[in-house]
Amino acid sequence: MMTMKESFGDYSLIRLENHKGMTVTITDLGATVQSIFVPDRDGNVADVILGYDTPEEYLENDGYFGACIGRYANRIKGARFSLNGVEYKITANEGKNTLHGGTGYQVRRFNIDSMGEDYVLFSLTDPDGTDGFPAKLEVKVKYELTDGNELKISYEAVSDGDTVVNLTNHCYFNLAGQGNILSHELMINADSYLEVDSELIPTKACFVEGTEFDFRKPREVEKPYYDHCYVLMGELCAEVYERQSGRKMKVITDMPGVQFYAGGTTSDRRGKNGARYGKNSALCLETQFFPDAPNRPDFPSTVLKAGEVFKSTTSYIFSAE
Ligand code: FUC
Repeated sequence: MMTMKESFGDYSLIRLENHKGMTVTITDLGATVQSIFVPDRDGNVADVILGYDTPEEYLENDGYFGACIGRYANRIKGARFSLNGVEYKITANEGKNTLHGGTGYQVRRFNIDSMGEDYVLFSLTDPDGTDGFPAKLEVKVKYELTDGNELKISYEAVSDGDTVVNLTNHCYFNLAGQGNILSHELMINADSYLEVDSELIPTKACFVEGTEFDFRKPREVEKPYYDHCYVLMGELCAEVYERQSGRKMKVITDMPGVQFYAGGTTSDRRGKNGARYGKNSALCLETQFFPDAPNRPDFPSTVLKAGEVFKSTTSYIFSAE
């Protein structure tokens, strides 16, 4: 195992390498995963996530490629919520609603707290009132790479007052390393998903049975427009398989939901090494609490009380067969 720190323009890039041919790079800009190199069934290594070669491109482009998303991943309806009888107005950045925290963590410089031979630990102080959210939040995000080809992301957060928290990672995966993901095979361990309105705000939970949302058995993604939160049935979240390369990815989490986004709104752009990205170039499996939970007493609570420690872990485990 080896960890190295390099420069990335005005930022840093941390390189984690294991003994199994896997390399992951992460920048302190947004605690963003910048690349994940994984061997295929013949040992050929390819980068399986979208991203950019410079911090400027991360700052100029939309899409949250690889970033740590906070303070609240996904949407909050009407850019408002009430907590302890007080109404908080937060930054609206998708029409009238808030997406991924408003201004968000993806543009913030994280502190590199420590590095070990198989991990890097970042921290961020999110001041009281940022994007309108109450209380100061201290966030820690740890990225660990094992010899089991597992990228483990651990979150910890503590606040000095009651607030809401929903943290995730926004990697865009393409296990072929190129082309589109519509023929990737996907399994999502969920027998229900959250139906949404025209602004992608959840309305109600619906069974996947007999619908195009049923991914309980592995099958090709096929349709370009998935952008829905699934209600997970256990720690196994999802599995993705790409036939040509034989690459596989398993997602494990302790979160109650996962946003499956098929990348249907990714606009054409230039990415790493001159690559061209566009619609459905990659898919996201963003483990999280449910969208708009601060306004939905029927959803698992995202409230973090003053002084309590929020902890959560998600693993992306790679293999080839
Ligand atoms: C996902 C989606 C959104 C958005 C964003 C870039 O989280 O839910 O629709 O396009 O990614």
